[in-house]
Amino acid sequence: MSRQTQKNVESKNKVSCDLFTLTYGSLVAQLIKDYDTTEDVNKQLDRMGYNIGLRLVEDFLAKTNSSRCHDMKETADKIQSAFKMYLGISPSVANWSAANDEFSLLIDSNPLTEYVELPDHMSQLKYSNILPGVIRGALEMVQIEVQVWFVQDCLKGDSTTELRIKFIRKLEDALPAGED
Ligand code: MYR
Repeated sequence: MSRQTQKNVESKNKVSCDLFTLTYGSLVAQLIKDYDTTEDVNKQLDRMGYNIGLRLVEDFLAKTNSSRCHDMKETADKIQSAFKMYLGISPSVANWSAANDEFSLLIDSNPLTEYVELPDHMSQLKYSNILPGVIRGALEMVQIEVQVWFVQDCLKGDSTTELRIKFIRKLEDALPAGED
């Protein structure tokens, strides 16, 4: 690829990243207008993410030809690849629990929060709460129930953004109606 073509591609990627960031910002701003409490906005973002995750996993599995995960280490690797594929970032996987059932994703540069500053009265807002929802929804579709929450957030002045993911249980495959 020539240097000029390379430059054009990079500049187009930058434009789509910016557009994505700004669109997400408008979504959050609209929810803040529509809901009375910050807690409701947080819940709504999580719910939207969950619904996206339910659908996104199908696309991920089709594009990566993934096999079933046998443990949370494999699941963590797949989540990491999904972040690269859909958000263009590679969070690090860290802070495993002794039982290997809980880990953190450390996100150094969160594309959702570029250009964002939270005003003081919005300190309870979980601005990127769509992400825990996406992970929960996606994993539920492959019969893995998890809890996902923010431990740290750069937007709140922390040095990194840390998402914690805890395995809860394997879900039973749903049986077709009338069978048990
Ligand atoms: C399996 O065990 O059947 C495969 C597991 C695949 C897990 C895929 C997880 C995708 C998580 C999506 C996060 C996207 C965030 C932008």
